[in-house]
Amino acid sequence: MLIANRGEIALRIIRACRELGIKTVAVYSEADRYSLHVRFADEAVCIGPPQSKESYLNVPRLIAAAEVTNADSIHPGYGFLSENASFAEICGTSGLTFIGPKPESITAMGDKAFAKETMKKAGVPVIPGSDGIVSDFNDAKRIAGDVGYPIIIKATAGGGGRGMRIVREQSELENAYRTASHEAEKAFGNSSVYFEKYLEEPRHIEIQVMGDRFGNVVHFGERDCSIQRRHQKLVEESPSPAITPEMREAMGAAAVKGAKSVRYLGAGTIEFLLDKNKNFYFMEMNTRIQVEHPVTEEVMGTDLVKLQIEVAAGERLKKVKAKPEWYAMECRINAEDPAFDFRPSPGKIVSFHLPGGFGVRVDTHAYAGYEIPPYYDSLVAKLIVKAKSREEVVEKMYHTLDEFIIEGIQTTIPFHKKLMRNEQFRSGIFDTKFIEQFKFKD
Ligand code: MV4
Repeated sequence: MLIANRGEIALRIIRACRELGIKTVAVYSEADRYSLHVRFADEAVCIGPPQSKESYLNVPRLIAAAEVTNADSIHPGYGFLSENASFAEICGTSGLTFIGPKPESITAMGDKAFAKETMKKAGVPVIPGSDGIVSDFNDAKRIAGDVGYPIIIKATAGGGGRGMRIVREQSELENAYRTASHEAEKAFGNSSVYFEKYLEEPRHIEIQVMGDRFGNVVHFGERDCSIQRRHQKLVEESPSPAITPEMREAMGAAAVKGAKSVRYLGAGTIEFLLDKNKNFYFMEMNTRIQVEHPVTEEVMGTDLVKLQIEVAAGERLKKVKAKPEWYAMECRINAEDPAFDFRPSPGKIVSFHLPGGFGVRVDTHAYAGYEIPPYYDSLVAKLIVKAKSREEVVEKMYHTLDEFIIEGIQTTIPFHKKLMRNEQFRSGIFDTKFIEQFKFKD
């Protein structure tokens, strides 16, 4: 298997392959020569200069690397080409098994307005709004009036919070509509936008699903990802403190119904927003393994990366009882300085000491002497902790963060420590606005 990625996820995939008896090929840019994925893979191929466009996003070089090493399959990890339908298609036509969904599923879910329509038709509750894209300002006025202010304008080619605009009254609509379309055109080469009722202070809850080649889809419960800053997740946890077993069952069933309706293959995540009245609505589907997948692995006792490889190879899924027996939480340790607005802090890690003990897991590609390159995302490590209650998890996370020593660069560890001591966070009652108001600095 060729792993078309870098960092901790490349290592994570190598580990799954080793356990499955699959030989691995790492690819790396000139900036990643000393990265652990290069060291731990059976073979490694340099695919170009540091810039992602020239290396990890360079499709012809990746396919050539797969061909010269006789790879049978390609795992895209997350980010980079993981949700690129044309890459998945080219893998297929080059005789390589893409570890992920069919290219058509990636295309369908990549168009956010179309994805909503698809889910709505399958009977999944969606956020009230325009049915599909809003193609001119006359439609915009009528639809916004029907939906009722406040509304949110989203780019259909966007996702993950990019290119959104909140409109609180009609006088703001024209300007917001035109700016949003213009920004969408610039950012995604597609000016189409759609409207939704703007939900105040929602929680972000996502369901992990997996589909096989026989049309079976199972779910592994939820992750609560409400702790985000500028649409970057910082902490994820499961089970969500905001939902009951009955809600888990209802959200899981909706996610399975939606994924089944497109005969979804592989690992996927269905994102829901939960409003104040605890109604849940489909928002987007991510057609990849996600950064925060270990949270689900820990509470469910399932290796999701092995499973996604197995279903790609034609194995049949067994039934899953999504009854979490544990609490798990993940803190993303980034090379960023929380005291200076989370500005990037790349550079050489001088000392590196990992925490340990019962219920502690660290997914990282870093080590003492490793240099975090400035070209890619700033994730240094994922610290995942599990225990039998949320209170215990938060307490254990604090002490585990305290043991985690990274010197030479600034990291988000101090931020997480402060968060673990915050009363509102500890209560479990917070929403996606919480982090904006949470002050790291006194
Ligand atoms: C929303 C919303 C309220 N109402 N949609 C932000 C990320 C992107 N995936 C969608 N986002 C939102 N969509 C409606 N109709 C509020 C957000 C939102 C948000 C969502 C999840 C986690 C953090 C967030 C922070 C600000 C806004």
